[in-house]
Amino acid sequence: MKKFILKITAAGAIVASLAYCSTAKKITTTAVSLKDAYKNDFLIGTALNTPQIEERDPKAAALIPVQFNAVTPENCMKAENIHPQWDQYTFDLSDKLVAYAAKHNIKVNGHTLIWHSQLPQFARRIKDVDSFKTFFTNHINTVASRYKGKVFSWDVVNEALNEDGTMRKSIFLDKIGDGFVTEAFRLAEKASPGTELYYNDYNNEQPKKREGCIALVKKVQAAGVRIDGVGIQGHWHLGRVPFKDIEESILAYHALGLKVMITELDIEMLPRNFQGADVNQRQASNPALNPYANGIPDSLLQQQAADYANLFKLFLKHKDKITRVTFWGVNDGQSWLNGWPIPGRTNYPLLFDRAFNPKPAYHAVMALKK
Ligand code: 9MR
Repeated sequence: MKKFILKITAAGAIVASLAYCSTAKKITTTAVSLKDAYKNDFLIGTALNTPQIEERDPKAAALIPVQFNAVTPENCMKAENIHPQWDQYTFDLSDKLVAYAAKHNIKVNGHTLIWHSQLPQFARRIKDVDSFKTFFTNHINTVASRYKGKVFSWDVVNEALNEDGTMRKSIFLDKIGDGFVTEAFRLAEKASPGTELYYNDYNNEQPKKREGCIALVKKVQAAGVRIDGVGIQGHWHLGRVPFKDIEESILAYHALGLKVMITELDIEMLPRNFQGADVNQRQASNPALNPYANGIPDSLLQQQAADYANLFKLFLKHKDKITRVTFWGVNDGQSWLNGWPIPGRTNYPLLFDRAFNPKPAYHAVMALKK
């Protein structure tokens, strides 16, 4: 008789043990993890928040280097944090992130140089076009050159498109015009040559937004400016993962000569009345919209496991085009989806539960590699 045991060791490794009861002999087989299971396919990443970067939570500190070989800072490299005043930069936390990643042999994806959201107040208040262009140039030069050779890649521009594929009416579009995307890539390349440069967005697997994204990339390429990849964020919903659109997008972006990444993956378990990840959209609080505050039925976790398994099957089918799959957070308790679009909810979007135990979705993703 044999029994299969899974446990997390102090080092954070999930150890599969085959205990042969008949012989009373316990054989510990392979120490398996996401990054090891997928090491010949693509990088497996996670977003890191401040306590995780500072290794303040022992369980997270043990688990992250075992499971992941890529990290994206969830917030610390965004302009409002790293560049709070015209002539002031706050590099402490981002420097720590880079040191943490180097220590554990983890690749860093810088996130993000140019984004309309989480901009510092002073930048929003700039009226004069030339001053705004100076802010734009200084920001990219200073931040990208500081991490030259230290980050593997940058999300150079984030979320520049509307759902219909047109350019979003942002302060960048307003002050610089739609050439701001090309200009951002040109400046990033100059400040940090050798770093991979990406465009990142949510819902850019949807046909209209995908067309806009393709047009944007072609414009950068036509200007002779380097762009290496497109990130599809991957904020999807239980039972509604758009597999066909995702596959068509992987093919379409690859056909442009680009690497494709899934950059902010989560599968949301709670209801809401719109799709996407526009942080300016909110929904009113209502107890009916927080149904699993005291626990979630196993049937839903099984359904989530099936969604994740089907996604990873698709990613494996296109592993020659996909270079990284990054989850937007380490465990369910740390996900942004507990606070958005409705504050104070209990969501379950990731592969590890609140106690860092692997969920059915983790096992389903790992089972594909057995
Ligand atoms: O996860 C991030 C959350 O902690 C921040 O409050 C939020 C603020 O804008 O940004 C979240 O991350 C976003 C990412 O940077 C870009 N794509 C959408 C993500 C979820 O909103």
